[in-house]
Amino acid sequence: TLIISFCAFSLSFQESRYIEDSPNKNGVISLIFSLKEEVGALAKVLRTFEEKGINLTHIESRPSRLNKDEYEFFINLEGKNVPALDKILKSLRSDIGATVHELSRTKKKDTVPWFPRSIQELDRFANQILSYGAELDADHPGFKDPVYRARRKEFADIAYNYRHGQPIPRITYTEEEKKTWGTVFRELKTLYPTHACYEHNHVFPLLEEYCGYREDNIPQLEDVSNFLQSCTGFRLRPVAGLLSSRDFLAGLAFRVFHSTQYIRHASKPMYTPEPDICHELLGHVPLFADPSFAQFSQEIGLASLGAPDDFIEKLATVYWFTVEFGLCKEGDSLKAYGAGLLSSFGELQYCLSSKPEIQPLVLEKTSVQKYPVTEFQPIYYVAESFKDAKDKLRKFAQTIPRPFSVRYNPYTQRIEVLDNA
Ligand code: HBI
Ligand code: NLE
Ligand code: FE
Repeated sequence: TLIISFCAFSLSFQESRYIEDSPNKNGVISLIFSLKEEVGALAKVLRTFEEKGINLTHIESRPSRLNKDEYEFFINLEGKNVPALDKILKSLRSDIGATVHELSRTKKKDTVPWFPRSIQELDRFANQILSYGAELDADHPGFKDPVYRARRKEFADIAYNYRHGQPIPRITYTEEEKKTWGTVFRELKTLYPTHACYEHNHVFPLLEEYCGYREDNIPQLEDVSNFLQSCTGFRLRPVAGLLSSRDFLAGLAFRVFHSTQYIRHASKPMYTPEPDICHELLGHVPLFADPSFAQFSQEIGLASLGAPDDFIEKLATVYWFTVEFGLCKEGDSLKAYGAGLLSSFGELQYCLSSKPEIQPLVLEKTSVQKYPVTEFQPIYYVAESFKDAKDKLRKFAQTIPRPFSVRYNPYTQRIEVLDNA
């Protein structure tokens, strides 16, 4: 055990993010074993592998530092027949007296990143956030505001401790917070009739009627989540900070949207680069109540499950130029459906002005477009319709190298993996 104890921690950490080997899949398995130095000792071991039909792909040796009369061998082998391997390891230990350490069963060529299979497993993301809500950068408007920072920590703690199935804790927002919300709400409401897409304008009055959307009230995530569930099955769960793209997108596969609960700093109500409750409630929520948009969003999520890193980045970019900053056609005019636009008084006006560049949504192009995250977008992509965007996404998803396909079973709230092999 000593030999590998220094790396066991990092290996087990990484491995927990990968799907376990199944006996019939090809994989690479690494072992270290040590043998007493004597004639034929190694040959005996190798014969055992040969007898069980296991192919070794790499072997190295070195004298043991622990035992002067032992040699250590590092081998890689093809993990096609894992049950046989387990028998071999047992026999090496008991019959030959070798000390065997299994280093890893991580597959090199076709490893599949771990992804949640059931909605409860989204709880695992809670402690995988990239930054905790209270850690603000020096250029954040709330950086020098200790009251704001303490408040952000309260929200982060709520989300950190949240588990699937619990009601989302209700918040008593302060007068200052309500004032910020009121400013954002009032100003945006004047733009929505002319700037927001049909679906947003259709749902907004329902949110006013059923969820407490008012200038003088910040709606509660729990109420909004229940409303969304009754429309499209989408639900909210509080999140303590930014998630990785992989984790964030995986939530969408279950129709779960990770939502912040804190509000932007009072000094800059018209634009913030961070998501906040204004952004989630005014930008995202109305669209998640639309069946066609909900399906489009879920399909981004499904496409992301187990996808390689470079595809995750592309899907995150598609998400950015659709769900966050998308424009759509409505007759002869353009409207905003992206949440980052619908929650920013400044950018909502700007995006439909003649200043930015406008391009049709073509995923091969859109998915590799570079973009700034802390200022207005220089380029927007226009969708014909949510259905069209979804069809394009399906096509795009087929180019993702994945040895299986997935579908969501809404009855069990589990992902079903269909093996293509
Ligand atoms: N995490 N909490 C949170 N909220 C987001 O909106 C978010 C995220 N992580 C990544 C992300 N958005 C996007 O930039 C895409 O990468 C999916
Ligand atoms: N810029 C948006 C706003 O001010 O509401 C938030 C964007 C979050 C991605
Ligand atoms: Fe967002």
